[in-house]
Amino acid sequence: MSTRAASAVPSLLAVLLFSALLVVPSSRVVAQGQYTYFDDFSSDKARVDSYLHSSISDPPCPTFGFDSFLCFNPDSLGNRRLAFYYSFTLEPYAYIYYRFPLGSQNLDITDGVVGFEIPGEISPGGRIDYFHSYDGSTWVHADSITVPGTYEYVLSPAQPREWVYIRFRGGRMLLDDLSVTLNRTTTTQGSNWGSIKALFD
Ligand SMILES: [Ca+2]
Repeated sequence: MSTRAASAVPSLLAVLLFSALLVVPSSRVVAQGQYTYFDDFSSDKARVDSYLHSSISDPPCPTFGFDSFLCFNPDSLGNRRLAFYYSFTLEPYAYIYYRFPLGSQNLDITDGVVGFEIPGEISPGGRIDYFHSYDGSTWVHADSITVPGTYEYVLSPAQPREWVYIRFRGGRMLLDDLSVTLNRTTTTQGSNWGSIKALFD
């Protein structure tokens, strides 16, 4: 290859790359959609849907454990709630961590909402702390809940993320009807790069 040709090819490539950067936004294929998750704790799926949790007992729930624990605590009508049991140990609060979407999906999450019910306390002094994260290591302590009610929290990462993470830590408190709604986009680079690359093949 001559010197002239060698210098011409990189500059041509640079021009084409610059052109590609200009046209890519309009050539993206963007599919928008919504991911939803719901658990009323009528099944045991929290055990497998969460990636980390305190030990989870089946009903009838023990009233005390040496360590903090979770239990599918039913009310008088049989409606199961996830109960967080406190313990007077180094790890007093029970905990559960989730990553959404479940499974592996190549998605860009733009925003979302986490909702749940706090039906009440197991015993006086109940409390649940709710956290969320966009990388699984830096957590936002969004709320400390001591009053029964319906709660909702907005997820709004600074840029689209592949995953969101939520976590509950609590004692003497009940959780029910966990819902997660994520708005997402799936972005596929357009065909311009492929056609530009074809010029050099
Ligand atoms: Ca329930």
